[in-house]
Amino acid sequence: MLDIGVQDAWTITKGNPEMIVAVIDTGVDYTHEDLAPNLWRNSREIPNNGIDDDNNGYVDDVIGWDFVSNDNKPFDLAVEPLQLLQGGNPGHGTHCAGNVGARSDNGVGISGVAPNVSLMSLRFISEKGEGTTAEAIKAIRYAVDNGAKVLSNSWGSEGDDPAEEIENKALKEAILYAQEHGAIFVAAAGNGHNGVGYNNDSDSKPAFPASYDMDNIISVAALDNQDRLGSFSNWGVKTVDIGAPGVKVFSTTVGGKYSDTVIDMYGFKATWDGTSMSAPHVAGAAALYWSAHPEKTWQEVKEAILTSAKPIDALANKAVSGGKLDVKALMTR
Ligand SMILES: [Ca+2]
Ligand SMILES: [Ca+2]
Ligand SMILES: [Ca+2]
Repeated sequence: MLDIGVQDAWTITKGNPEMIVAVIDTGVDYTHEDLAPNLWRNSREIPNNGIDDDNNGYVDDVIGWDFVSNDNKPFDLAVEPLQLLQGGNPGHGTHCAGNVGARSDNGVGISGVAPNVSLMSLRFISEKGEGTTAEAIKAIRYAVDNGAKVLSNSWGSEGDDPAEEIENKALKEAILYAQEHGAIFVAAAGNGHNGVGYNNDSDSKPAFPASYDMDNIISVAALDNQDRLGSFSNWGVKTVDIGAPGVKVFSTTVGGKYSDTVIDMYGFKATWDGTSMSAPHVAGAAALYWSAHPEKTWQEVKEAILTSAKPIDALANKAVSGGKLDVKALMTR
């Protein structure tokens, strides 16, 4: 956080609660002490009356929606450690949400990049790590229709599934829908294979949705604290836009915990690695900048993020900006 200049940026703003960031993922532990104060509240919806008061198609959706269970509780389901061995990413959305906008100055835990913005929890990935393109599309459209300006997407697949031609087209249309409504779609660049990242520019190995060519996408690679590209991180001078912290990242975890207070299956304190961790830092930065400049368009916000990036050797000819997120420099734009 210090390395990307957030403390200097906060002298300008810590974000505006009217700026909504949708975390489209496994849900969020919305009872977490460091996240609950920053949850988006749907002020047009009366809770628990069984009526869709705001007529948006979702009954009693007061903090977001769960597209897996199709209910109004987008909670990030905790699972037993044994289940971790079977795969999946329990706690993934909670970890991402914390890096976007965990509360600061509350005496507990961590702080996100934009600690005063609002977090919308949209769950489309189950506790087993499974989510469908159709549900992702619903989540994207919900985010846009309910006022989110930044969509944080730490998910994807290598290539389009040829069996899902209609869904793939609909996913692109949903991202364009976000663009038409002035929203930015931040996407994890992807984690390659077996711990080794690859060049997303290759036609044979794109990572979707990060590599789609819609201009409102910002694709994010993962860096460590020495400005090195994470060994697992995808890159691409045409398809990946910028780098951000994504190696040994601390954040909020399910059960009101933090990633330095839980033990992973190997017995280590569980910091997290991934482009999943880097994308929320950029989403938070976009929300912070937009809070200070609400009149700016998505194009201007994206351009400010990319042109203020700090050039680093690891991303020379490997990302559009050639650099890493610099929130301090961004806030002077
Ligand atoms: Ca509703
Ligand atoms: Ca209601
Ligand atoms: Ca905090």
